[in-house]
Amino acid sequence: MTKLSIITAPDPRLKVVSEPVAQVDAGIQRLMDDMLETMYAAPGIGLAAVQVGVPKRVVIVDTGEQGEQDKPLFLINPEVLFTSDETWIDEEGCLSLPDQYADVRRPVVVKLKFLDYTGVPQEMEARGLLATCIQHELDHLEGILFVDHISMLRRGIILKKLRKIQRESAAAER
Ligand code: GNR
Ligand code: NI
Repeated sequence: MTKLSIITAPDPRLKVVSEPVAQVDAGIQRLMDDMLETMYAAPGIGLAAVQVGVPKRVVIVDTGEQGEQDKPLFLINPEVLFTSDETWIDEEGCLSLPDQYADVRRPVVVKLKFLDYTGVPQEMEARGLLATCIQHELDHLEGILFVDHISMLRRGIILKKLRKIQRESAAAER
């Protein structure tokens, strides 16, 4: 497996709408393996392919506790079947918005269908942190970041900080 580099905002590649996967083949499985290594190394609890520069509808999630056995979920071409009216607020972070956090309100339950690692259709229901994480990843497939769900003021503050970090690291590379 290969660790991939994660694109950080602001970057136009994060705003692209990802394309459906036509066939779950060895190339897609290799991508998912590499994404898994990248996510665990970060560490993070979810990752969308677009974050590593591949605009395909591929998501991995593992909200298990650290130290627990790895239980990754592979979601290919995920589609939402149901979201609850009941919502909850959780603090979100994103590997593409390093060290930035904000409260985001989302449905507490989500049902979805998807293709699994072997290309077999599956359905699942998630709630709580898993549901939050899945919805955060599905947003990535539409080019949406968690900061798009918060006030313009808070979003502006976070993006300004990230632009400053990008300027400083570009200067350090020179
Ligand atoms: O690692 C991550 N943590 C997280 C915490 C709360 C809600 C969503 C997430 S997903 C994030 C990894 C990431 O950026 N996935 O796209
Ligand atoms: Ni993210």
